[in-house]
Amino acid sequence: MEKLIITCALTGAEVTKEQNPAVPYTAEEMAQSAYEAYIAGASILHIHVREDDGTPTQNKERFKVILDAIRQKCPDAILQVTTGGAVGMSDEERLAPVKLRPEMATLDAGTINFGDEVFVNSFPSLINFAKKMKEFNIKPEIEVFDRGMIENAKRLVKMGLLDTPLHFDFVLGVPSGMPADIDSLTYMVRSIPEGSTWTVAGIGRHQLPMAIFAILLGGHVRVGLEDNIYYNKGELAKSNAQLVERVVRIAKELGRDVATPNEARRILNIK
Ligand code: KMH
Ligand code: ZN
Repeated sequence: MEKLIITCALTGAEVTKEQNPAVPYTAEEMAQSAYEAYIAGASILHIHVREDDGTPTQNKERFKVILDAIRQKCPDAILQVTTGGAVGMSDEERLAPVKLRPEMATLDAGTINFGDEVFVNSFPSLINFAKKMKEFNIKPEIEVFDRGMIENAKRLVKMGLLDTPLHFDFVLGVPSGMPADIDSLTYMVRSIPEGSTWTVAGIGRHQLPMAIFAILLGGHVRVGLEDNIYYNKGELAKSNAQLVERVVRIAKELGRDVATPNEARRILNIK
């Protein structure tokens, strides 16, 4: 099995300091949280940005400040910007950070109910997002919340807009999405094109069991406060690093070494 790539989703767009004071907002908090997660073993940092008051934003300048602050502390980490942003943002807004040419960006592969709202990703939008990532030479991580989204990714490959091998993130356990259970996970793994790589982000209490399944199945793992603010039932996570550290410990116990950022680049075919 390849070494394990751990992605840390530092802050997201939905969780707040009111829910968990460790959720980072400011550039300083983001850089510190990123650094701790990177030292703990995260090779990819999945980045949303907030204003200092916590408001999610896709503002390019704000992204630049935060990416620069993170790069200073984590010089070789793979920085993956979100193009999902927050529900309700326009495609143009969501695409703003790709102009900074990060190594990776997310490509959300379809529309889904998201809480009481709808996270809209029409097929024409996917074409637009994929074209932009190709133009800026960015490795997409295809965010898949439901099985049909894999078909969208395959269509984009046929259209020449996505290069293989693809890299998927199965986001399991979003209400209205694919549930976070072993049947769903193995079904998703069987459904992606041969040679693809994958990681899994279990939402909330599903984060840990999904991570363990992924370690055993040869996939990769995403943890972090964006997806889960708890360490255990009723016990808030102290930091992003605490969530990464637990995955590293379990991976070691299960005989899976953790990839460095350069090893992750090779595994993901990032040039
Ligand atoms: N905040 C969600 C609406 C991504 O980063 O690409 C979308 C999201 C996915 O978080
Ligand atoms: Zn995200």
